[in-house]
Amino acid sequence: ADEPKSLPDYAAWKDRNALIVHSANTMETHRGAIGTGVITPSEKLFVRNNLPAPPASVTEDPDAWEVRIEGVNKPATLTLAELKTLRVTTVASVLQCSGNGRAFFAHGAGGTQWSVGAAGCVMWTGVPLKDVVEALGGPVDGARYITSTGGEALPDGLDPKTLVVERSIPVKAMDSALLAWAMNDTPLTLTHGGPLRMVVPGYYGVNNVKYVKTVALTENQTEAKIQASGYRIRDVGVKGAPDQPSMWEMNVKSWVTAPLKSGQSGRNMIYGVAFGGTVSLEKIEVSTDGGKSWSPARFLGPDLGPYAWRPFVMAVDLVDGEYRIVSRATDVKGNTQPENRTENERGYGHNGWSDHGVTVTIS
Ligand code: MSS
Repeated sequence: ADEPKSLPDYAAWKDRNALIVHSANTMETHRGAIGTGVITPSEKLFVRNNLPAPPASVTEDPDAWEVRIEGVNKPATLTLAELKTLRVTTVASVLQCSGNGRAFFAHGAGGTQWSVGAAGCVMWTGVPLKDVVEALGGPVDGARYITSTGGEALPDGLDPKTLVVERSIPVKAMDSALLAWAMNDTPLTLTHGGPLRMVVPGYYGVNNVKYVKTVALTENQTEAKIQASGYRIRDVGVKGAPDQPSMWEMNVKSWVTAPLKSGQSGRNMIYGVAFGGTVSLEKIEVSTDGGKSWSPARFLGPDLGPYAWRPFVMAVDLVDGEYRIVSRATDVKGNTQPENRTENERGYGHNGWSDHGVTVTIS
């Protein structure tokens, strides 16, 4: 077996025992470390970097960080200190990688083999993007996308478009997007995109551009590879292309977090987390017979809004035996998790309830 990997320097402050370290750029939360809280402690939150992070020095004087705003009537470069003079907002939202659940695909989807832990629910604090755009005279005519660029240094000699983390999202996301400088009430760490990050509640992780250095309202989507052909849903064996669905809004999803392997006969508490992506949940159900019969579970803790997840619990009496425990969430629009995954080349957007279950022995 491989030696257990240690945490990379830029994430050394993380709780090593809570994480599966896939690589220096990819760490996921153990299913058993997700817990029953509404907010994921920062030390346990997953990390995913497509490129090496910028040097730690960028977070030494966060207020000096500059972001260029384009595609507005009065384009400007603003410091984080200036952004802080505008309106402040806080939102709880699920941050989830597009490939969370990739490990369950059977065709060998390329990329990090995330199980359930490339997701967490955190509090973001910053300025609503809407307010920034309004302060700069509003969007230019014909703006259809919000295009954000990450602040990583790119190696010389390579076409920047093949590497840059630059993502476009529909302009309607302006209603909820924010430029965030704090996570879980602490200045945003380099690990999670400090000093400043584009946060798009309800959208997959990749759209939440870290160390954001430019935000532009654009007529078209960026031609950067990560947008044009990356993070696109297509059939197995098919190459990515701009006409395929982009990993934007998240779908309804849930999974069990305890018990994971064994339990004692008698009363058992089954825990998990569930979220609707861009809308609130209607209900969460749990099955202990692999989905043949379902019972309602109960949400735990406060409802922090449509973008947050809801921990849940179901109390059940179990006799000795083996149980396949699965959960199934339904959102307020009536979308219910499907039983099976939608096969796709890169293993994106898996919300099928069957694969996400656990097999538990009660004795
Ligand atoms: N940003 C930048 N700048 N860079 C990179 O790399 N990545 C992505 C996002 N953003 C990046 C960015 C991804 S892809 C994800 S998931 C996220 O981020 C994560 O986060 P954290 O904080 O956890 O690390 Mo998939 O869809």
